[in-house]
Amino acid sequence: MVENRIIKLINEAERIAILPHVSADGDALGSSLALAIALRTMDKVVTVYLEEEIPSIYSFLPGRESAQVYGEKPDKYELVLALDTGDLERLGRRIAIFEEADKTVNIDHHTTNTEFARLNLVKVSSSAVGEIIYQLIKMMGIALDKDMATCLYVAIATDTGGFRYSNTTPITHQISADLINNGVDVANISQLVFETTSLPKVKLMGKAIDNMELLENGKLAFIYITDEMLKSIGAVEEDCDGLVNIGRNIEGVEVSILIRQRGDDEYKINFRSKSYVDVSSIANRHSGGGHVRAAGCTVKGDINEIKNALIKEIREVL
Ligand SMILES: [Mn+2]
Repeated sequence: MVENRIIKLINEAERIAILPHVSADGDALGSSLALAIALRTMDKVVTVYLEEEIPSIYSFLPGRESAQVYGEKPDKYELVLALDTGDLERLGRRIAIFEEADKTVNIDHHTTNTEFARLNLVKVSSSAVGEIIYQLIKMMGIALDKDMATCLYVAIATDTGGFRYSNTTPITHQISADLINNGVDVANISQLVFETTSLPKVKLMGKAIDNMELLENGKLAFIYITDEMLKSIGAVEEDCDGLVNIGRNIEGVEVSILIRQRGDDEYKINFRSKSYVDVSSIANRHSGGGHVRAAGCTVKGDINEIKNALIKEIREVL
């Protein structure tokens, strides 16, 4: 079992680096911090390297003292674990840490995972990497504490959209029940993660709704966000998170696409589908990836050409 081989590498290593994907979300951060807390109980020297600062919505997460934004390349690590990362590009600048390490591990649940490490634990049936880390912690015989449980709960709750998405399974709920048994304050976390919105984000939602386009008989929604819009209302990058769901939530919409302009000719594209379109395969065609109902990619070029290409690809599967 690959789990046993990963645990053996962990047992043998003294210094360990953990790398969540760029623009780390609740699962990437929660899984990484939970694993860091767990490994610290084994007296390991652990650092979680991030591409950017922790988004303010996740600033309450325990274990963040183990995390730092990547700056100067650190000394070589014996063991590096990439979490929630579908391919090497999603490590951003931190690929330098990964490539230099003696031993590399990839723990993920994306259908488009490229199995880029020496050991790959990719479980696409897991709703979140948080589930996989929970199972590893149990296998290692580490006692869960409230801090680990809180991080893992945030990982699972966010990747399942609050236990609403199709990736939610009986195991998801069994694990979550155990996490709650270990002290997770469900109401408090739900408040912090799902029911707190900054004022600039609310204003950005208004802009997103204003310029949303519905195409293909109302089955396809497009939302555009530009640098200019963010600036005009004092919003920041993390305020774009989840905006794509506004389109998907509209009755009759199957696919929602958020196009986020960055600089002159670069666009970050988020895809969501409601019930039958596999958006990971569409993102994959544009060198991105993700899950069947949630995926993304970054493209360069002329926005109208990009948009027309996407409309054509999606029309075929609607
Ligand atoms: Mn995930």
